[in-house]
Amino acid sequence: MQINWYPGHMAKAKRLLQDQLARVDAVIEICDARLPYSSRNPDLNYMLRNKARVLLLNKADLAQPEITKKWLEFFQGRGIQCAAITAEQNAREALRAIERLTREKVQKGEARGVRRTVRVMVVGVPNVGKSTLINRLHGGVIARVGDRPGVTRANQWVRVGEYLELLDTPGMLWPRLDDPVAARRLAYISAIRDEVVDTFALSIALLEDMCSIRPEMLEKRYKITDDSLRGQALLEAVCRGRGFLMRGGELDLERASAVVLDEFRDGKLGRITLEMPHINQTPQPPKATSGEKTDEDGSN
Ligand SMILES: Nc1nc2c(ncn2[C@@H]2O[C@H](COP(=O)(O)OP(=O)(O)OP(=O)(O)O)[C@@H](O)[C@H]2O)c(=O)[nH]1
Ligand SMILES: [Mg+2]
Repeated sequence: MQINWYPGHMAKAKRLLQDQLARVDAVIEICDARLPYSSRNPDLNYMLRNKARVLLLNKADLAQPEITKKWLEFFQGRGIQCAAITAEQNAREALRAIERLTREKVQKGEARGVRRTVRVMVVGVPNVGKSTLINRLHGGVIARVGDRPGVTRANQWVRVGEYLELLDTPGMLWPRLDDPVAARRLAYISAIRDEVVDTFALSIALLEDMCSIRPEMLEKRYKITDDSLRGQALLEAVCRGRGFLMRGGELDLERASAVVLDEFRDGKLGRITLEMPHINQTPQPPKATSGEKTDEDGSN
């Protein structure tokens, strides 16, 4: 499935990011714990090369803990500070990560008798939970959130405590979209708008992925016991398992397709991580676009 999508606001977001980088002390990069490879923006490695930064694997509640642990070891082994978080539930781990990240700056200021506000920018592809984390750290709803991409349209500074300000940014998505497997997975997690993808084909691809990674999920939720099923036959099995029939007994494939995507996104199928570290599940790592190395992002 080829997804050709490059909306203007992404290009604008990249320019804004570059402008803002000079003005912040540190950067929090958020990715989705279910897709720690595909939901990272490959340009960031290069753009953030001189910045204090931490990578947070959010929505850890939806991922398999043992694989999240492997991903953290993988990133740490490449010298990347990282932590797994569930921003919707608490911000403790994220706060600790921010403290570690900014400690040196704060201590330097204190040694000179000044305590200035530390500014941290939060970046990541759409829908990974940037605004959710900021709300959680702020202690109330200050940034708009929603389970679709492009909710945050502009940069927004949010004060969190006396000496900390966070910058919420619009989700950025480029050029992982050159990689059709990564693009498809980004559509699973609503980092790409449903309006620009064939959701029927997407739900079948998702069922196929789940069938090869965690077939027991499909058995439990949809009563699918034959893990050799592929293509539309999987969607048909969902219809039978859940009784999605139209008048006359015809299978309601459209309904099954929508339900599969919704239930996966809501975590109703259970925890699943769609990518393993080191194992290259994408056909080709995306080309480096800014002369940067991409070997730290799990694509090798
Ligand atoms: N299960 C789960 N859902 C989460 C978590 N964090 C955020 N979400 C949900 O993910 C969706 C997207 O959250 P946002 O905070 O709007 O994401 P964003 O990165 O700011 O998105 P854009 O502004 O569109 O780039 C919302 O429905 C949140 O409720 C989490 O830790 N676990
Ligand atoms: Mg947002």
